[in-house]
Amino acid sequence: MILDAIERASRDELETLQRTRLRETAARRGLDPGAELRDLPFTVKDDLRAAYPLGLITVPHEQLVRIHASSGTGGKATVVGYTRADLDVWTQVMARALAGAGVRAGTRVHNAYGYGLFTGGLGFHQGAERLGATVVPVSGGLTARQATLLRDLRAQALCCTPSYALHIAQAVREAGIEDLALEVGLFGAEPWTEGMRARLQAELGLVALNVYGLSEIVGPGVAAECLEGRDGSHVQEDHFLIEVIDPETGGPVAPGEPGELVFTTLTKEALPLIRYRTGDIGTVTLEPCACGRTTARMGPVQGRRDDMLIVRGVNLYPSQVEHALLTVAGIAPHWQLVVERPEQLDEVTVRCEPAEGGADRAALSERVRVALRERIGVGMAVELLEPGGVPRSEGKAVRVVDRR
Ligand code: DLL
Repeated sequence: MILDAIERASRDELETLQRTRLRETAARRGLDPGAELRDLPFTVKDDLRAAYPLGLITVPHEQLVRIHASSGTGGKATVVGYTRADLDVWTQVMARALAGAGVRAGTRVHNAYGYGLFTGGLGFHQGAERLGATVVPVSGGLTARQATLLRDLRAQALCCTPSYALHIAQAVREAGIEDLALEVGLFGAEPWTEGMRARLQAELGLVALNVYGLSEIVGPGVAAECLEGRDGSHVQEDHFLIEVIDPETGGPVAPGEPGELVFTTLTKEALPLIRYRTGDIGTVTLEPCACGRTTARMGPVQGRRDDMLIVRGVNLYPSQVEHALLTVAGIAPHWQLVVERPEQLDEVTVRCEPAEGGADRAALSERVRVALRERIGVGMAVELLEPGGVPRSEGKAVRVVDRR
């Protein structure tokens, strides 16, 4: 695997480059180019919403060659724009992410991320094309057809959300297909756990890798796992500067401790963002990686700050439920939480389903209840649905049904 020089640069070299680029970004935003990072103001999603649709774009609008948007829950869409140079950077970081997963010229890439305003489809498409891979631009949906295309076109790489990959795996099973050519999956756009990685690897016969990103910063490709390490996603630090902060105080957390991920773009022209608070909770390490990259690595995103529930005084991220559920033999990896507030306190019901019909349902529910209590430390009601009962997603899974 050939790395770009900057991916294996010394920390000194990298940080010097970051300082130069930070000055340029601050100037583009009309801020003091001489300011230290910690003295620059944060940017939040509401700043983008308040400037809807294109108020934060810093170039004449005729220089935009692409617009994307993310729907966001409830509020207005967040609209983002790219210049030609921005698309080029995005393509480069996605090409690196795919190359790090072993994709090369001629690799057949089945891209089931949604094409359109969502950055997933086109982001993976551009990166794969740049590597000279053969892209199959399937987009999401028509899941039975995804299975036959995987069989007939012999794709080696699968790109989609982890929840949709499971749905595809089920369609593959139902069609009686046994001989897929898949080697690697590039999964992201939603939180997923090690338990989910194990299930995906077993069901699809591939190595499952994480890709992280968000539209505001560029789209997918902000950080990605490598085939050699498979232990945290390499942040593309020549283009994005990462900080981890205490969400309450805004100050830095101790190295390795969880906190809110904050990114500053270093090369974006159309939508440079300074200290953008993602709301995502995660960790960062500078420990060396088996692949030789020297860039910082992000641990898995545990959840979003706004997704945290407080159930009888215990803080709970939905992904902790996945973690606990997938330790229970006989449980399918599909799940959803229903949150209600009958009086003052939140109550959570975990909806899940058996891996197969004919299971001893009472015993299985009991095992789920015990696993949740032991691993999370709080009692939750369990609703065991029939196989196929939990709604399937074609993109990001809806994990929480909020009835409050
Ligand atoms: O989800 C970009 C993307 C597409 C990333 C395809 C990876 C693959 P948005 O729609 O703007 O962009 O949503 C961004 O999704 O702030 C996280 O909360 C979540 N997210 C994205 N990737 C991961 C991941 C795309 N690997 C929001 N693990 C982010 C956990 C993720 N959460």
